[in-house]
Amino acid sequence: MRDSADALDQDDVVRRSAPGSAAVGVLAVGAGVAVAHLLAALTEPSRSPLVSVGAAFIDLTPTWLKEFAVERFGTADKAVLLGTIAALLVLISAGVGLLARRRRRTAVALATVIGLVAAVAAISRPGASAVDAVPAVVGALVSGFALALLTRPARPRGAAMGPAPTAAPVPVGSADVMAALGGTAPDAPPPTGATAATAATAGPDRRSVLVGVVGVAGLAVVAGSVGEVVGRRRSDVSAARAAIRLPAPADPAVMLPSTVEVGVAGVTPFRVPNADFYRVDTALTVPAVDPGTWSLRVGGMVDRPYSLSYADLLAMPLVERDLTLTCVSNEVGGQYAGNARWLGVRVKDLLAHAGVDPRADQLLSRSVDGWSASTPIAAVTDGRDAIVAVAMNGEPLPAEHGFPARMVVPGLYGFVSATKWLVALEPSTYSAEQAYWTKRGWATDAPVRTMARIDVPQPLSSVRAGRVAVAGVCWAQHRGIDGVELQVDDGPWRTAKLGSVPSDDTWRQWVVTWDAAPGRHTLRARATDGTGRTQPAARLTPFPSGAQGWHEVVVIVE
Ligand SMILES: Nc1nc2c(c(=O)[nH]1)N[C@H]1C(S)=C(S)[C@@H](COP(=O)(O)O)O[C@H]1N2
Ligand SMILES: [Mo]
Repeated sequence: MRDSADALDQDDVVRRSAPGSAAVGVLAVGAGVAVAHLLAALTEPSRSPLVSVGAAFIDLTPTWLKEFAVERFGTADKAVLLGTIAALLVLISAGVGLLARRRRRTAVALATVIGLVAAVAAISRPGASAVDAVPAVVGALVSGFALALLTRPARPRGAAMGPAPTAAPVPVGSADVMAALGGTAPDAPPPTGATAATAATAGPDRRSVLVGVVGVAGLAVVAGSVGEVVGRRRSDVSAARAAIRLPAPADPAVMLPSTVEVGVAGVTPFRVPNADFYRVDTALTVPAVDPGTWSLRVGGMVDRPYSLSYADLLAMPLVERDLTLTCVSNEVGGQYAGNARWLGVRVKDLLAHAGVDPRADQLLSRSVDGWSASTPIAAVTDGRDAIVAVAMNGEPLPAEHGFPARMVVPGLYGFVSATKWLVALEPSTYSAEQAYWTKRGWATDAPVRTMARIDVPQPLSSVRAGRVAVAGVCWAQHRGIDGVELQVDDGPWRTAKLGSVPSDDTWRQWVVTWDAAPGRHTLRARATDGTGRTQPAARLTPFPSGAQGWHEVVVIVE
């Protein structure tokens, strides 16, 4: 009697080995994620569950962790984040699969709740509406349903005739399931007198469980890969970029003399090709913005708010300038700086059309993905070349660099000036609203700090004794560079030869010829900006207003 009661309890679930159960959990949740991914791809790719959870995570991450991630993983930080979320999801869903052996209903509910977390993340994204939660909600239901299906009670045909034949727990279909999942042998109970009857009745269930596993796995693979293909296609702006005819600038950049290059191999080129240009942003997937439907709204504290289309923007007088962009997260000697030739419309012209309220002290600029920057109004109206750029180095902006339009303001770090995938310009006040990074403790006003970087020789490299070119780039955008000096060990500071520049708004190459004697030497560089101020030796971390200190490189002379 007791045996038979136990058997009925156990009969509530399909019995599997632990790895098999864990795999079933992963499969069920995976199917839900795949379906949600497909639905997102068909509607709005950025609402895919992993992406929206990742994006919500990025926005909630404390600044120190974000700094650590950027430092540690560089531009791979996004792949690392998505990988970590996927790995956590696998662990959690494996746990849910294991739980299903004992508490099937709870496990099914949990599988559904996992999907609902993604739905909440999707709906909490800036500018999101209830519709954005639909893919994740459907995915959640699929996960729950798939787990229920894959763990549904075994019902041998004989069961209806009476309890006797099912007195022992029946490992229905587990061998097939394990085979289908590539798992280990099932923990089948020892055969009892009922073996013959079980064998006779297990057939159909065994098959149906197998069909369930294969069906769910197939659904996951098909939905996931179709979603991936469709999503990629929909977020591909290359056709739109290729169709654009850039007008000639009304105010072209000056011809660059060949002397912008000091002619030393290994120095960062004066103009960095788009493919090599550093990329820093919070966007987990690159926003795909259609220039055909894009518009820029000029609103906030203005007399006459208006919107303009991409064609309207291109029809305005365009200025072309060489401008250097720098990230506040750049460490001393770091690579988060780049110089390019930009083509765009002056921010001042765009604001003039709207009439700015004189009480506005900041210009909020907003990205399609909800990111924002606040730039001192003075910095975009004082006559400097602050532009809404549409092109970078002669081609429409690359998707990663803000296609179809972004801001570039000489002299300020990117987080307070360089909004990519720009959709709105709003004069406002610092007391009324704060931008993305300012809310997170970074500086309100962040002019670029003067910096000299040594590009060659590289740290800890070996060089031949004799004449060695020590060279690099330096910057102090909008103040300009007056000089660079190099010190070897504790020797005198020697003045570098500077490359020429088209304006004070770009970085500048520098070179010193050093007569290197054998041994281990420390090279140290410092720049002096156009106001006569030499960059201080005292180190400051990037947080909250940019790194400071002299770049040092140790080399071995042989
Ligand atoms: N939409 C959006 N724009 C953004 C950012 C961002 O996270 N989102 N990051 C800013 C920062 S911190 C920098 S340094 C520059 C980098 O521009 P780049 O990636 O084209 O080099 O973009 C700025 N514009
Ligand atoms: Mo930045």
